[in-house]
Amino acid sequence: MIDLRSDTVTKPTREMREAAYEAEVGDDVYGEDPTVTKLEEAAARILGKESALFVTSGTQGNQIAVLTHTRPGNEIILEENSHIFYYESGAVAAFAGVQTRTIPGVNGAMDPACVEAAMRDEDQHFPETGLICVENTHNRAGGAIISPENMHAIYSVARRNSVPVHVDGARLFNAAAASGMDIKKFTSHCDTVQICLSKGLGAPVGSIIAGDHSFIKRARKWRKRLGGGLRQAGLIAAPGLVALTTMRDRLTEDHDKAVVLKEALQSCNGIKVVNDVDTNIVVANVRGKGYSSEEFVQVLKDKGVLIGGFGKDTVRFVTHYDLTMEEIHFAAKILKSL
Ligand code: TLP
Repeated sequence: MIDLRSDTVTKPTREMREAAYEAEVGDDVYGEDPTVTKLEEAAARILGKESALFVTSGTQGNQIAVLTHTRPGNEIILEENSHIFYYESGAVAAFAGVQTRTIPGVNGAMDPACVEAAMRDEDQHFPETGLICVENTHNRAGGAIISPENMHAIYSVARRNSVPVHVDGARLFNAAAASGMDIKKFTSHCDTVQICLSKGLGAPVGSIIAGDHSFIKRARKWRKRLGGGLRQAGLIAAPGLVALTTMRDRLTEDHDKAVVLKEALQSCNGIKVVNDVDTNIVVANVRGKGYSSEEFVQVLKDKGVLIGGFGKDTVRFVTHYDLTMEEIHFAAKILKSL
């Protein structure tokens, strides 16, 4: 099977498995796991933040960030198709007790003027605006890169209004690799950031949240409250460290693979690629082929290619480390034969 459902499906490399086997460990709730500490220090340095915290997943990292930044009854501003709003099972309402104010983006990017307009004035009728979330790259916008300029403008609005900014950077390293910019060009325009080790970077588990010392201290407590304080976590932090330190630059290979798929899809009558394909995600509308997305997913599955439904008429292809360019060409051939 050629698995293009997500970059989450990658299996740990040999080096990651060996790192797990060799990892020096301790009880991380006591702060005694040297491998976790090493990962957190490396992540903070790379992301340009004072401190970092290892968490089990992107969702947990985002939720801890929302819980740490806000109080129940706050309102948070986020893009209407953002993962935190669309794909986290209503967790911000269930756990943080905040209400969401969504803003439609263009290719995932919110207009800073719309963000400013959504800020709440001081009034006893209104919730307080507690947080602004930006997603980069933006998953449902097809892995779209949010420019540092847009992030800067939103961060300026936020600072003028004394509201913090959190970035869901599950795939922020894809944005950095594709644009040839250091990741700090993006992370300098936010207070906190979450990055996933287990997507394009290929680690089996884990994410990082990063911010200043005081934020991470409070986030650590939320992680514990949520049952995310792990003991000999070095076993899973070690592959994460391999991912973080050795897998960033190769992400452009995944972007090249996505272009091959995009071109194959563009040559198919009745299929329309609907995103710009900035990074490793291709989204296509298949209605013109006479299929619903569900049917199209099944047709490809029968031919040995796994993809994901992304709406009634749209499907998503995500490229990653575990697929060779030959396999991508094979998938492209199947697409062209439809
Ligand atoms: N996204 C997954 C699914 O949940 C949709 C995927 O296959 O793309 N932020 C963003 C932008 C994400 O795309 C994801 C995962 C997460 C957060 C959550 O990460 P995990 O799965 O580690 O909780």
